[in-house]
Amino acid sequence: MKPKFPQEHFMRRAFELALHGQGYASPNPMVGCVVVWQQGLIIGEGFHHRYGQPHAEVNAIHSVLAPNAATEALSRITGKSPQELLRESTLYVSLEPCSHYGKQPPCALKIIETGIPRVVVSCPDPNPAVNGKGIAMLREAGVEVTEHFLEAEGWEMGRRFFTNVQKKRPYIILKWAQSADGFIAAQKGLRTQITGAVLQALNHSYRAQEDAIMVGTNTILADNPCLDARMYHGNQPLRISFDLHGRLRAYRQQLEQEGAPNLHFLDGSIKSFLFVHEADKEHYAAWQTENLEICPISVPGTLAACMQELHNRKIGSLIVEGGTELLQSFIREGLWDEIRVFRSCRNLGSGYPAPVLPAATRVKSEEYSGETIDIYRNIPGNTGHE
Ligand code: AOF
Ligand code: ZN
Repeated sequence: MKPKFPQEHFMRRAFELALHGQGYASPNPMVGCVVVWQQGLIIGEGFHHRYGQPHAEVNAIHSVLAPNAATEALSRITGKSPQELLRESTLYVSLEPCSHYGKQPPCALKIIETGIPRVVVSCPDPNPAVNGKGIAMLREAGVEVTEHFLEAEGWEMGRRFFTNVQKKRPYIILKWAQSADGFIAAQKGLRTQITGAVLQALNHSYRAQEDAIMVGTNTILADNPCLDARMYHGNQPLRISFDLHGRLRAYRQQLEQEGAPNLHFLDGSIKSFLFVHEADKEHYAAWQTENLEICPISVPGTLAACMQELHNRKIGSLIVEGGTELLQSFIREGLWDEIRVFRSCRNLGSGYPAPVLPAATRVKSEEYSGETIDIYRNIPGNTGHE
């Protein structure tokens, strides 16, 4: 009996492949693609590896055409060349194939030239350069297209990119760790380890998934954090902070006078980005190095202006790790897409309070060695917790 098409597991495989581009594809979307021959044999797979490099569809098609044992065996059995196999295949892709010449040529054209007769797409591409034109191009050439297949899952997977295009700002994740009785630190300005090593390693894996990591001035002064992903492999995000009132400047001077080592954030070991007050920018002229960029902003305190600046610089996602004041400012301005609260089972008894969770939907709760990570989403229309 002929199997039912399209089949969900092929698209789910495309989503799985797409995730291999996490941390590298941005500001482009993560995209995955599989080529399925006739009744349901995967003969090609691909994903978008890195910004500027070939797209998922092209990689999937090339994986069929490049010499490989699987296609060679199928060619021998069927007596068909890889090109002929492609002309009897369905291509599953997590995002609408592009129709424009960007850093890469249009994928829709490649599909048409290859002679693939059927395409199954999860999400439309909201990029104004594409936005339905890829699907129209395919249909005009006689390709049978199924759209919106597992679209909710596709949107979830591509949520960073969709947020960038639709909201013209990075995808914003707020993260903090709090004690069972709701404190973020034993007292303001005191570095306090709230959760254990397992969640710390997990946090480093979270960092590696995003383009940038941000903390406020207070956190730099109190914790002197490295803001790296040393307990995990993968992408090292850009570090971002603020010095809108010259406090880092004063502290750095003091450290220099004492002959003490510089703050990690300013040590030039990792690419970092510091927002300073426009009026003060000359004071930072000597700070600028290959790895430390000083960005003057004319409207101090306005996070929206900072987000605009980061969007202009193609920062697709941002994880904000504290402290409470900065996190609360993001919450107050409605500038967040996801909140991850790391909850310890220990009480601190007293201390500096964690941010107040806004109206949000809890989408996931994971437990690790007695500690919990709750993940919330900013889903419009929600008014209460969970
Ligand atoms: C696809 N497949 O794998 C990706 C797509 O500058 P370019 O040529 O790399 O184009 C980037 C745009 O192409 C990006 O903004 C998004 O609209 C689309 N990404 N499209 O067909 C892919 N990564
Ligand atoms: Zn493309």
